Amino acid sequence: MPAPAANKRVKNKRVSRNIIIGSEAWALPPVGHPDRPKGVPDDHTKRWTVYVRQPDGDPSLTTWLNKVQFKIFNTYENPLRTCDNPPFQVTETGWGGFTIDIRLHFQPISGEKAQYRQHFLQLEKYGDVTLQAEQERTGCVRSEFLEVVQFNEPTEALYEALTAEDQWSYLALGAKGGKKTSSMSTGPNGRPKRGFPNGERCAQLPEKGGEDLPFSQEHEAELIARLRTKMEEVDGLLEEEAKKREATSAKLNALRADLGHEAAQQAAQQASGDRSRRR
Ligand code: SLL
Repeated sequence: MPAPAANKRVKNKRVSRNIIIGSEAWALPPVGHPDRPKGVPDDHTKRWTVYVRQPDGDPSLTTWLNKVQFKIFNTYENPLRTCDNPPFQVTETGWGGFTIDIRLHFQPISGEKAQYRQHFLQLEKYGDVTLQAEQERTGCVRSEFLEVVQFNEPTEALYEALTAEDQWSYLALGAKGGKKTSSMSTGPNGRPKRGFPNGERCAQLPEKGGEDLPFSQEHEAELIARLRTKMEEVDGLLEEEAKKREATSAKLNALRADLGHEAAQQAAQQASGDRSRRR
């Protein structure tokens, strides 16, 4: 099979990816405070970070995203900041918000031109009472937007990458050092097991879990078995209750019948008394 090409397009296919573009801002300790970082201009009141990242659990964005440039306010030193690798983010200090131009550069295999996005660096509290209270409590003002990047008729090479199973491998990596943990369930190709045994591509859960893989087909099967047992228990209890109800209603019917009998006798006696008085 020939290698997937970076110049041939896959017809009638469109693949979308979500990204989060956002910023976080924190208050700096005031001038003279021992915790205030050194070298920060006196008029700076906030520390902030602007970032581009994938939503938690989404396929890795480096599959298609090569680098990100952030064009910050032009009074900053070197205002065009380039991130060649994740995390795609810039941290600075300042006093005011402004609009940041963001350039998304795609992987060369995509054959796509860079795309532009904008993000307003929100430093001050905003939103409804609840949100502002949360911002007050945490000391952090976060402003995030979900953006969609669409690859219409992607190149063969990009399509291959965007449908490959290793886009999720990062989820199984240790939080620090990026080393694979021994608990990770890997297939013969060294990749985490995903998808059906026939190798069909999908977002299926891995077969076995581990420390870093809390959700797996094995875990799912266990949960289902536990739910079944509980459902059987509930069925048993329901049956018991139904039997009790049957017994109670039988008793009730017997009592009613007795009462009916007595009432009929009383009525008969009364009627015969009436008749005798009439005579
Ligand atoms: C505007 N909102 O768009 C204003 C400008 C600039 C904020 C805000 C410090 C920069 C530096 C800073 O926070 N500037 O130290 O270079 O016109």
